[in-house]
Amino acid sequence: MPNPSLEERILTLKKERNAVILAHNYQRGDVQDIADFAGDSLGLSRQAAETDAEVILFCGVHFMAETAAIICPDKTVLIPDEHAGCPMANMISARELAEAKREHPDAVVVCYINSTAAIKAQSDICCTSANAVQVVATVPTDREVLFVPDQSLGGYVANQLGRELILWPGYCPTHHRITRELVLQTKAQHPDALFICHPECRTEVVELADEVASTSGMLRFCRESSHPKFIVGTEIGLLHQLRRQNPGKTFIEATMLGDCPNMKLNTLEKMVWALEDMVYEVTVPEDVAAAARGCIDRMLEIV
Ligand code: CIZ
Ligand code: SF4
Repeated sequence: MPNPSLEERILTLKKERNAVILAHNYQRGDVQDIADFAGDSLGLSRQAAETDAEVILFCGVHFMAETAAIICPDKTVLIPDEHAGCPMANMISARELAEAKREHPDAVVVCYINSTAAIKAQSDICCTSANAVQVVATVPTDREVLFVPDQSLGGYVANQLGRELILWPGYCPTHHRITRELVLQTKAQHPDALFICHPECRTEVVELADEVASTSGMLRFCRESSHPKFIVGTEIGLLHQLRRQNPGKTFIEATMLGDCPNMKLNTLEKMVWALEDMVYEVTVPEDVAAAARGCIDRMLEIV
């Protein structure tokens, strides 16, 4: 008998462990294909809460697995590669946020979901790229807003609402490699394509876009649009889902530099090892999880 393929081993182990496999839209294509669900970080955590699986194998980066652990405290959350972190989430520490809060004692702290559990625990309300504008709009206009950690998403929200926000100077290195110059070059090569991009992109890139949206928003936009061709300004893993969902349409990377090395650390081999050895478990201390859950719940009450 031939040796079982990696995919077959993952499916067998998944049953043995009573596990559900979640893959973020930025994962490698083969990882997305074997997952039970592919999606954005919040959508995936909500899926996780609804299944009766005991184990969640979260193929994404560390803050996403933490969010799943916060939302699903009774389940064991594993990440295939323990080094799959998000550099943007690590651009603010709990100590730095505490200092910023002392400087702006009346500010409402809004944290992007791309943040550690410790940051969520110290924030008033969470948001995702899909609902950031809606969440900030609920803060009374006479209150200051401290938006952490993504200055690009925060700047986009400020522009949409015509409102000044205090922006923490964090950013996504992957989205910032998608420069205006590279987008203009790709647009010149494909003048018939629409340009869609993520609000983690630089402001001067967002200005060029026909549509600015989260990964779930981009997937919806391209499904519903009758346009046949799109230039995509986000992490290039999303093109796998876009192509899978829209076989008749053409998707072009704004630049191949939009490749997040952290997201790509998770592989089929590491998924096998994770389920075999039950590693790497992601846990959040209960007091931090309780405070972070409050921050996430306040968002869920709005959207
Ligand atoms: O929330 C997510 O999953 C991220 C990081 C991006 C997006 O737009 O879905
Ligand atoms: Fe973090 Fe950017 Fe990678 Fe997402 S794409 S995990 S925000 S570095």
